[in-house]
Amino acid sequence: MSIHSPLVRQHSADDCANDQGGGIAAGQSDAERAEISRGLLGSPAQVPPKYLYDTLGSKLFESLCLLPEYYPTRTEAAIFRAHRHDIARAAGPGAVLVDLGAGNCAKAESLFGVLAPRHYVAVDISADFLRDALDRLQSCHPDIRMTALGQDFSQGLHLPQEVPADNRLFFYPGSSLGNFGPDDAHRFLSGLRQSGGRQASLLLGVDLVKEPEVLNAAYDDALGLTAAFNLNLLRNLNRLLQADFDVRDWTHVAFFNEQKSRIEMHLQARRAVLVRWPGSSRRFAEGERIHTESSYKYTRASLAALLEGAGWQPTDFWTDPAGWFAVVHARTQTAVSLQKDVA
Ligand code: AVI
Repeated sequence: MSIHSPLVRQHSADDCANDQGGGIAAGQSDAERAEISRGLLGSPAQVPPKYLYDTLGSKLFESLCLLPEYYPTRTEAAIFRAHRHDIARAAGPGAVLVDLGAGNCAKAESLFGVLAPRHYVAVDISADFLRDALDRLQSCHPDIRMTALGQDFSQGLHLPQEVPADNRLFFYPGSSLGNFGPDDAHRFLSGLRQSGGRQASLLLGVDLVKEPEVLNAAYDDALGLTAAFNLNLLRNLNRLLQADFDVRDWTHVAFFNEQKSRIEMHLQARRAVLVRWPGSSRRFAEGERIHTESSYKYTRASLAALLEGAGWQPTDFWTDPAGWFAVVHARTQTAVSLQKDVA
């Protein structure tokens, strides 16, 4: 097993339990503070969703995945279970499985039995977190070569030379693609295509358009876990930016924007407030919002158009009986024509 760490330590779900936040306060870069400040001063104000995931935010996210209203996690798992042999047939044996946002590596591991990858590359923002997960995995699967890669792959994926260039299978489950806007999703998928070399393929978990009531409940649950997840962002901003948000001044708002085919999460001021941070401040009127996350929902056709525009040819589309979520397999367009030539 080999480990490639980023030069700068970044946050992860598994930072030290004694740490009040996500473990990056001390090394917090000026660039990140500037990014947050720029977003807060924008019209409308916005903060990139990556700041939802400090230590507590990551735990809240893990918990909300268990909610009855939040169907994506369990629906995707059911699709993987029901279609594992078809997925294995589509992907073919002996792939180099590149797990993007691997976390505890559990989703990829659940497919090891059928996929039989020859090399497993786990990529996540923190190599430290991956090290523990991979130590355990390697002892259970000694025949699979493993590489841990600490990298913010949303800005482009850089695979080390030890990762074979042929038969790469990029695994991106959990509807994470939905948190990219259309341009960024196109850029991300095109970038993957380029890092894939010849004959690469893609296994994606994608959330689908459905009745707004189902979507709205998934992002505004009765227990208030998603609200806590969203509001916790303000605590993280207080820590990262030394801002003085009072969480009690804000409320969670989430709704399906049908025109843009996305869930929007916002934080809305309950009253007029002044928020200060070193070097700047902003007044928010009562009812004014900070946009904290978008979660795009696709149709089969809109997903195919996105993939094709980025150089991927969808080959298989598996869904649950209600058609709420999809697992999609795609190949690089060159790989598809090579396959046709051989046939
Ligand atoms: C991580 N991501 C795919 C989740 C989503 O559904 O967009 C984040 C989330 N936000 C609120 N609930 C879950």
